[in-house]
Amino acid sequence: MTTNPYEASPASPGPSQTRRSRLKSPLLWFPVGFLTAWTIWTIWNYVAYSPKDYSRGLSEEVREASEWLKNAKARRVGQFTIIAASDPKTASAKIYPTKPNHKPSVEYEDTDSDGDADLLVVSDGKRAFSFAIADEAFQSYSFSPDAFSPNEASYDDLDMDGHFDVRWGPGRRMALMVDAEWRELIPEGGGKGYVEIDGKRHAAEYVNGNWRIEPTADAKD
Ligand SMILES: [Ca+2]
Ligand SMILES: [Ca+2]
Repeated sequence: MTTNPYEASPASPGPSQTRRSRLKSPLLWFPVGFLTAWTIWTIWNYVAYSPKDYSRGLSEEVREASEWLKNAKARRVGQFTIIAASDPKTASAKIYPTKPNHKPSVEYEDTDSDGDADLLVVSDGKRAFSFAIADEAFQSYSFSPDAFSPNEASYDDLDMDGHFDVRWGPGRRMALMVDAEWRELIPEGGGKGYVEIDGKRHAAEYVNGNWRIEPTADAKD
């Protein structure tokens, strides 16, 4: 019979063996935890950053005009959200503050998917400025006081001189600015029509991106 109380039993682990078994748990759980976190992060990234339809909730008219929004990718960069076309050939993108107000937004539209933006739209959700881009320059712009109202008029400055030249609406009507007044344009097709000034018809023709009005008799003299 053993009388030494400090003699270890052959079946019981020594102090170093117990320490090793205690260390095994954290060493095992660390890679398991890391792999789990990595898997969750990868799945979350895949779901969050894969192309989605970001045109939901918009009017049918806007959805048709922004086809690329139906399959686009979103990224959050600082305080802004950027939505870009998933097709790398299409240079369409939309940028807006993430919180608390999503307006104003800036949108680039590459309508023909050639890699160059054709339209720049700045909107606060009601009012909108649309700039037409060609040859790497702004060619004209349009202002809509209520872009989402079908009966609201919009105004075009076709020569970028700071003065509106054409009014679209209300409804299907169209007017040209002549002698500092809006004159309704009566269309005759083929980029031609006429306006009435003091009861007389003046031919109007769309030439080189703007409307040209036949001068009045007084102006001819
Ligand atoms: Ca383009
Ligand atoms: Ca003008």
